[in-house]
Amino acid sequence: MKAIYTNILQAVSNGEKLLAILIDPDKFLLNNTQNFIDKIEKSIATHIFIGGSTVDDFVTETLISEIKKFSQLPIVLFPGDVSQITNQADALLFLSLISGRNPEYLIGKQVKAVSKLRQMNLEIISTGYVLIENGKKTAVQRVTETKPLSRTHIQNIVDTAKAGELLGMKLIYLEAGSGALHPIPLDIISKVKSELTVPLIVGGGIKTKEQLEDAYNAGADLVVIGTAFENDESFFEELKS
Ligand code: 1GP
Repeated sequence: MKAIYTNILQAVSNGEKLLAILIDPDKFLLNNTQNFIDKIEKSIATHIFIGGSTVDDFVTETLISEIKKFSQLPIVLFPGDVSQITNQADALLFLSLISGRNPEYLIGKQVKAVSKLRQMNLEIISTGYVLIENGKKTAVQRVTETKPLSRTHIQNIVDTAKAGELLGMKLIYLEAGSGALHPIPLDIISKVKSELTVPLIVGGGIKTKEQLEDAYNAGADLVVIGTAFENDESFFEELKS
């Protein structure tokens, strides 16, 4: 499967909305895989994202091979570190944290990943990752030692996202942070979307169907939800296909 980005573009051009369920290997119980994947398969989810800020070595590949026994959905790595990159997945969001000014997360980790990527046949999707403040310090902020963009300086957020696109990034990801108190404000989503030609991913703190629909209506093409399912799998009931 090497057509994940093409399929995203196709879906966006057809006006479809996409939903990725984020699984953090560090927080996931391997013996719950079949049950959890069964719920994903019956929901409106279109993608499975795998990643976390801190994950032990080899846990990611074990989890993905287990998921693949039960799911045909595209599995996309959303790695917090080079160690989480594995050929078991279908694609990799090759992230650069363009909201931050830590060179390690702008280009350093990416350089370190190349010797690994050379041995693999993952589809690599260049992604501009934009962290926006949400009211509490998130793991991304702590691990990357970067400051999120202020939610009140909307033009700066729009310009950052657009700079990512102009640098050739294929996706822009507006991130409030996992478990964020507040999702990305809708006016930020719509202003960013109005300037982009590449698909827009939105994630962090989305816990209800209404928040999901609001994000779509504001312009998100793909929404990522993790914590809401970790906390309560019955949320899948609301998102049945
Ligand atoms: C985090 O955007 C994702 O990177 C998902 O966030 O866990 O809050 O859904 P939640």
